[in-house]
Amino acid sequence: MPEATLHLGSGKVRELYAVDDERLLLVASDRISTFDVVLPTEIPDKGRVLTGLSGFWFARTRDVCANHLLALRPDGRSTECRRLEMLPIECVVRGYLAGSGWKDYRQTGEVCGHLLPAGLTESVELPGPIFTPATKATTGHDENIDRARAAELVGADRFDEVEEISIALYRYAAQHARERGIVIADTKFEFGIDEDDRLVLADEALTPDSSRFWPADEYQPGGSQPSFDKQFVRDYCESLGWAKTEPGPELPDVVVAGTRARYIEAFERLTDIPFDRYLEDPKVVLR
Ligand code: PZK
Repeated sequence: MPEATLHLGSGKVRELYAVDDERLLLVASDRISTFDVVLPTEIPDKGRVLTGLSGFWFARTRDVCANHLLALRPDGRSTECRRLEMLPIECVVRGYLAGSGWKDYRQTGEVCGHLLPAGLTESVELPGPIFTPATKATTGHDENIDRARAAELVGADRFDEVEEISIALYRYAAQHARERGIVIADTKFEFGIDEDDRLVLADEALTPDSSRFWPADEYQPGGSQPSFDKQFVRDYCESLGWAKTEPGPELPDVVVAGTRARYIEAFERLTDIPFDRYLEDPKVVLR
């Protein structure tokens, strides 16, 4: 991390540094969380997989929306990016009914004000992707909000723009992933505004940490789906009867190795690039 200095903040599994007035460094660690708890055991190269995948999607979607990426550092886990004024909403797109979307639908028949057909089952594919914004919680969980509340927070015109762009980004990625055996059930985008008042895609995008990735060959609506990346970790944690409160359990080597292999499999399926080539030169994902 040569010239970057000021530590601006920590996410559960990432760190943010200031490079200068215009640039930030986003560093993805190998930490993993499950059931909202960061585990004491790391998954080697997980941060590189997520950084490489984000870079891949940024390069592939630059015609849909400008993004904050300036450079991938040679370590493969650090993204140099433009410093933006971030929008105060999480831009979630759902193509399938899972997580809080399923929970809200079961209770009200709606998700973020989208009235959905009656009789839908858990994990079913929606008639079309829906934009389901949420507020950014500093502690605890993000809260789903309707379009009126989101428009109050970002402005009506900006709301229309992020909705359209978010859905276009999701459609592109979901189709690309589905052709490679991965269902992207939903995903969360973060956007910022640049000095020319233009919308810019920021943060990490379309990774297994910011999305639900499901193995397409096991997809069976009507219940919860296995996670493409974290299922070994979840199954192991369930087998312990752990209360899902801090501290999390250490993971055995076999769970670490299996989970690392799944992250690398997702990277290679989605990018068509051997992960070893990424390690040699992270810029391969940007071509
Ligand atoms: C920004 N975060 C979230 C990520 C953390 C926190 N391009 C940008 N410009 C200005 N701010 C941000 C970004 C981006 N991306 C992102 N918070 C601010 C975050 C990682 C670690 F502690």
